[in-house]
Amino acid sequence: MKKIAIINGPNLDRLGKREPGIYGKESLADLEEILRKHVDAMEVELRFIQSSHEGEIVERIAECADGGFSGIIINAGAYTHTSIAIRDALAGANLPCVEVHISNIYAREDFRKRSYTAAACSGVISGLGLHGYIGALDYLVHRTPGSGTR
Ligand code: CA2
Repeated sequence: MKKIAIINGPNLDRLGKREPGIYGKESLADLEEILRKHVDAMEVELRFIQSSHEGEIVERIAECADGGFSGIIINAGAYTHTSIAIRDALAGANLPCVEVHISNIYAREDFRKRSYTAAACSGVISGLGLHGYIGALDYLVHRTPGSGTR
């Protein structure tokens, strides 16, 4: 049984409530339902984590590292653009990790174009809405360890 954590950062608990033009109409609960249905027939356990606190996200990443997880999907929200602590936690976890952004961070304000956390991840999906999480999940479930990607 593969265990995969989906970590969402600050304000993502507000998904579906405001700014639907940027982040869509679906809520975080909808995302959870979509991903749980997606892995329904697979030997995969999902753990959903949302926190608006940088230190808590750092601690949860460390728990995933020590807890036998196979991978992490992270949307660190605005911490993407500021947090060396989350980047260090991801690098220290030594787990395959995919960074997801619902919006296309490269088509928005300049400050969103820099990600501190991406370098500690296997790859980044940005701008595909909630589809990005499904793509990230498929990668972590089906990746071949040792094939060149982390
Ligand atoms: O596009 C993404 O997924 C982001 O990670 C979302 C973050 C933003 O700071 C990043 O630059 C890109 C912000 C999430 C805020 O989400 C809200 C959703 C609904 C209402 C208010 C905020």
